[in-house]
Amino acid sequence: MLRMIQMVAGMAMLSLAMGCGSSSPIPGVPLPSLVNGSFETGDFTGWVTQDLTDPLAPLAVGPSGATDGVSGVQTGFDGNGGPGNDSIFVAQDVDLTGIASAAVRFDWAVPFCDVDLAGLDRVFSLVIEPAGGGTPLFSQAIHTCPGGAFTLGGPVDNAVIDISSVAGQPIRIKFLWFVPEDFTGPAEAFLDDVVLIDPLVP
Ligand SMILES: [Ca+2]
Ligand SMILES: [Ca+2]
Repeated sequence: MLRMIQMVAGMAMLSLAMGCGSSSPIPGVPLPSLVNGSFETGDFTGWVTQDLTDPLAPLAVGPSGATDGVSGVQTGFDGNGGPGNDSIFVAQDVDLTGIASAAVRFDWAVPFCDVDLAGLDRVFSLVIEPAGGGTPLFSQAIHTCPGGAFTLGGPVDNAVIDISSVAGQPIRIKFLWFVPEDFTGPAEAFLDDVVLIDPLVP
């Protein structure tokens, strides 16, 4: 008899829990804040970076191109690119475990890209990798400088890229400037005000 009561009580609690789940919002896990997302420390604190071994202008934090506060990322987006040495990046690991929807919001510019000598495209992308780095889980080109052309890009304030498809796990958010060739024309690029947001919240 006691066992029967326990079973009935258990089923009632189960149905109550299921009812709650379908009619009430599930408590959300707050989005993590990026460390130093606006680079206002004046350096790359909180970020992992890589530059070409011989960049046109070194990857740095400085006032040029800053859109939030007084500091942002600047790179020549050119140099001795080639196989094995073609990536300039700024990346940070965040844990999105338990989070179903997330987007990266940021400001960027490629004021000019004079790749008239290039045969290959130079590309600025947002790439999502597993935390610690690895094979990309997601990649979206933000601006392409077609080889053989002069292009202008941005400035864009508050670009938003939805990364919900790769949420729910620890990830690496990487801004990648891909330079596949060796000094094929000058360029410059800027990044600032990187924030993680919930794309479902207006
Ligand atoms: Ca800033
Ligand atoms: Ca902004």
